[in-house]
Amino acid sequence: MIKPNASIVVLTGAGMSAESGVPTFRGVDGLWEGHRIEDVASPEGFARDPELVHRFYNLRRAALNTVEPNAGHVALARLEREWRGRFLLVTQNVDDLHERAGSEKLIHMHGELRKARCECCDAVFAWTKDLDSGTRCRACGEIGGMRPHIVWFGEFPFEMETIMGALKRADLFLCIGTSGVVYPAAGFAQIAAERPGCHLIEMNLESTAISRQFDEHIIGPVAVELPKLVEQLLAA
Ligand code: BJW
Repeated sequence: MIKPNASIVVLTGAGMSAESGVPTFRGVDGLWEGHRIEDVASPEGFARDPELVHRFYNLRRAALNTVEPNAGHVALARLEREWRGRFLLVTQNVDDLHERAGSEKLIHMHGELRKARCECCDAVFAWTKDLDSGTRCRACGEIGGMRPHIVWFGEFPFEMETIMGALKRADLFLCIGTSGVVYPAAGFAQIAAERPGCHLIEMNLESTAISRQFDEHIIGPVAVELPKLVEQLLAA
């Protein structure tokens, strides 16, 4: 059904990394120490209590040392390597499990935990240690401007032009492990669906806020279902 040289866009969300041990946002554990994610992950939350926000991201950055890519990450890296048509992987996740599995054509639209940015000079650094309000910028020397390189609510996601271009010429849009409640990512299916003939597949443990926009639903865990789907696509 999918042409061997079709253009594929994949969107992943927190469910992609759940089986690696990275918690999702909106499940039963969807709150963090009594705070809504919308309060912790926002410029207003950071201005109100920078140490709380630094602690939230420091813990998550440190936890990356304890997790590994799962079979779903590995399958997507294989699809990228072996697919003959265009391929783009867009992730909302801020972990680095896709690149550790071997993905290269990858956009982190909501930023990366292992990067930090200076709000004074905009310099972006690879970052594996903790951040706090006393961290000095290695580029401009200012103290107090360093923050996680993360897209918070109300901020503009990264590389939107490239993503929109890829969605508009997609023949297959695969949406994996996202609840479909955070925009603009939640609107990607609608954009892909506007292209005549584009086939839309959603993979999740359950139906979501955007399920009705998809042609096909694969209900099940990504570490089981994605290797099977990739095998089918590559065999076609
Ligand atoms: C499995 C599984 C397994 C589990 N196998 N599946 C009112 C209406 C519409 C929009 C707005 C509005 N008010 C404000 C807005 C805009 C706002 C927004 O969308 N708010 C909503 C909450 C309403 N959006 C923004 O502010 C964004 N910026 C923006 O819009 O700029 C303007 C703009 C306009 C137009 C174009 C471009 C720009 C910025 C959003 C930033 C989001 N940031 C966060 C936190 C930062 C990153 C971090 O700390 O990690 O990103 S929020 C959080 O949610 C995180 C995630 O990337 C994001 C999405 O969550 P995700 O991935 O879907 O996780 P969950 O937990 O919700 O779902 C997991 C799913 O996996 C579930 O469905 C499970 O079933 C499934 N699952 N295990 C398969 N093994």
